[in-house]
Amino acid sequence: MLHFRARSKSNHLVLATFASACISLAGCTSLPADGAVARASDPLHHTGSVKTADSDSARLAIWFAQPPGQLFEEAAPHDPALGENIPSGKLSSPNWEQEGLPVGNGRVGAMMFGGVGKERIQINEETIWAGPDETYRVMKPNPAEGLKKARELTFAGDYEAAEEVLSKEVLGVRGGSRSYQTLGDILIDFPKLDQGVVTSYRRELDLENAIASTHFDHDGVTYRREIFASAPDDALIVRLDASAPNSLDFSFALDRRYSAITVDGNCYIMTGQAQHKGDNLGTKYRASLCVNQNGGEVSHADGKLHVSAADSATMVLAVQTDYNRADPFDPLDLDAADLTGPVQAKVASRSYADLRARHISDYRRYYDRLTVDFGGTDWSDEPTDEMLRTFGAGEENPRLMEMFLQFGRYLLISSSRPGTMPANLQGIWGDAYAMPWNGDYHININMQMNYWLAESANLSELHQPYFDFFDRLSVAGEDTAKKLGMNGTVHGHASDAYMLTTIFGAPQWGMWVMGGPWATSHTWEHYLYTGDRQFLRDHALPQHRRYVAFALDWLVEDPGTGLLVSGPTTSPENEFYYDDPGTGERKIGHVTMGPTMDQQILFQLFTNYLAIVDALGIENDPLAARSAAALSKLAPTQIGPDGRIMEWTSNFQEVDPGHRHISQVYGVYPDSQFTYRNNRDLLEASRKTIEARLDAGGAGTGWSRAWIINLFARLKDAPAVRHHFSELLRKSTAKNLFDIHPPFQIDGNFGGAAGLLEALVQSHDGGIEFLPAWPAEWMRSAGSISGIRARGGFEVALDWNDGALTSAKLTSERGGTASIILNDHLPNAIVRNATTNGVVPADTHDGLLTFEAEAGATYLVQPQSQEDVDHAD
Ligand code: FUC
Repeated sequence: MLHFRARSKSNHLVLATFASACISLAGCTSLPADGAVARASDPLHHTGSVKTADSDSARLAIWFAQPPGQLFEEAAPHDPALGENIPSGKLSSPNWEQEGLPVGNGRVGAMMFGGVGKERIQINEETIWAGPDETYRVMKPNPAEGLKKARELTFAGDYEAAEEVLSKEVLGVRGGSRSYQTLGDILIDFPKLDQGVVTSYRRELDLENAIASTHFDHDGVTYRREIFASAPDDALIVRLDASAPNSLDFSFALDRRYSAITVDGNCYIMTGQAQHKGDNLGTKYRASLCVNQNGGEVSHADGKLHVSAADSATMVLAVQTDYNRADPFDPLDLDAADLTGPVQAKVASRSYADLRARHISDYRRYYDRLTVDFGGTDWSDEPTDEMLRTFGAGEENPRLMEMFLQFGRYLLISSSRPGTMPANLQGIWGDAYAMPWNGDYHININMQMNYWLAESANLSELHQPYFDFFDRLSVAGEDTAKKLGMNGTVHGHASDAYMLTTIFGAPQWGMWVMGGPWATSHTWEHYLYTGDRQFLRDHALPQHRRYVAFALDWLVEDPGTGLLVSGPTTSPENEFYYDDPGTGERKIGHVTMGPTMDQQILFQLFTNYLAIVDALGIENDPLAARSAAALSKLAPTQIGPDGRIMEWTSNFQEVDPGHRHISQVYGVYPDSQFTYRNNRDLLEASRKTIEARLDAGGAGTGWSRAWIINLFARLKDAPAVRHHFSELLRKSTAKNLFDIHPPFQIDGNFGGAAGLLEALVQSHDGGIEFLPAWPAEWMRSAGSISGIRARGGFEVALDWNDGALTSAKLTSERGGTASIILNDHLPNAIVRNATTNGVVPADTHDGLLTFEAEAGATYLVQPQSQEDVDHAD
């Protein structure tokens, strides 16, 4: 039986939430009896009282029953550290990542906050980056020589001296601070709404239609705002309306540092160039923000546009930049043509209903491919922050799990569309001029994790920006490989919109070159899911060739063992204790020869390359022959005396045994070198490794916890999946469900959602397995999921009830052999064609059930009944 907390449809709990929420509003020390929240310095707050809306639908939506807290801090208007031209004097507040509701069309994004008397819509465009300076891509004069020296020192165990050489002679500088940046804010003032009583308040992000909205009643009028980023119309659309005619009065402004902002008719035109405190000149942009109203009028006074006595109004933001994907160092000519004008004209020619419908149908092309019902009570009357709170206190909440899973898919659909940049550390969202880690492309887990769910969550085309990025980066890195005296391509652990390939930084995190080989493994995975041979030939093959050519030159023979090892490199970004070979003194080191993760990544690189060459029928490929030879000499993963996987070639003690990177179990997930069917010893040692990390306080960041969920899914440890998913929501998830590193980092959203799918269906171990790690507690009431994709070109739909799998459906996209791994949920099975209901001949051996599938056909894989067994006899 289920033990979900009974909920009434009334809103008493919600009101209680609102009252207590005042505590969290900085400066709100007392709540007047009528619930009025007064805080004059808070620009978003309304100074009257606010009551929540009744639940209005069962749509999957992240929603809140109260307006947001403070969203700006006031900066000194002439703070020289912030640059010369600071129109607003506003700084971001920590509430941005908790309260904002993100929308995006892959390129243009926004965060809506849902203020009453004042609204802030913070905006982004994915190519707004401060630019490189003259130190960009500058490496040391002779890094190849430095590398040789460092290798010798590392082999000799003098890690300190090796790191000194690496810092002085190999590692470059990053090239100044160049960050992905905000495009600014749309600031709206509603003078009439700033006071009085507000009831039926609700702000939400509708995950099913990709629309953020706020609505409330004020003085007998219902006000509604909707915002979405339309891909088909290439614009951000903000709709404002009121239930009574001529009730809409507001003024609005567009705001960004370093910009020229003018008014032209009913539009703001903003032009400028991204930069860092006057230096690092980067992307130039042009944005127009136009308003079209029904009823009333638009006027221009005091430098601002005002809409008065309107029935409704639609604001449209169109953005153009000079970023040149083909060569970011050769920007486009922004003055050649104003592309925002035609976008505005096209949008203005359509009705709002039409724009909205076009957006929804575009979005749902992706979203509707995977549907989920984790069962349980209808929780739709509970705001998301309250759900998180009760979940954190130990209650199951299937609705919240559905939301987290679909929010992960939502974020990918909104930040990564064919032809756009890939999702960065924050997707496309961010309100700063210098983001955490520059909001860049970190390639030592974060960027890869951003795409862990792309294939299984049935969003395969959205993987494309990632592949395009590595097509470009792997070409740019050829020059860096040459500087090291090697063939192929290489780049450091982080890159950016300018295709940074320098190996830079401190040895602990900077001396690591396996990001590319890891990244390119996604191309092979994409092929396994899609069977797209053209993609394999045009993208996977050339990318692999570049990284393989480098790896073959990079690997060296360990004089002690004769085996091939990578290095000197770090095991991201961990440290170890060692005894100085000269003095015997205990020291801390970072780089070694042959750290386990490098060896596993290279094993995967060569193995996949051979598989690609084989799949494409390429004969006598010289790189393939060399890859096969290298594979046979590659130093293997070792198990230490304590039964754990050794993180380094020597059995060093970690400085931080609870480190967030769990690099040495790469072979369990994301790769599948150690599985139940092919290497149980290393799988078992991996479990011990993970548990030791956790015992020492591991999984401290959102992404680390998300990785743990995927690892336990591969270990088929359902209770651990359940525990760590709940920890992810409890410790590393913001009110708006953003993953928190801290601060906000989107990888944990994608990785966490991928982990749920990995617990539901796996296909990495020679067959498809249903519910391999799905906790019993999550199966007590009737639930289902459909549209999960599996390797081999299959789509899976599952139903369960009362702890048991009740139905499994497999649709084959391209025909061929289907293999099902039998497990406790499906110890034996009978296969029927879903259309004809005819039994399909199937073979069972070695725990696998196999049958021949026809392209386009759906099969029911059902637990065998006694009748089936008797009949078979
Ligand atoms: C890696 C991680 C950090 C952070 C950064 C963006 O270097 O070790 O935790 O996520 O990327």
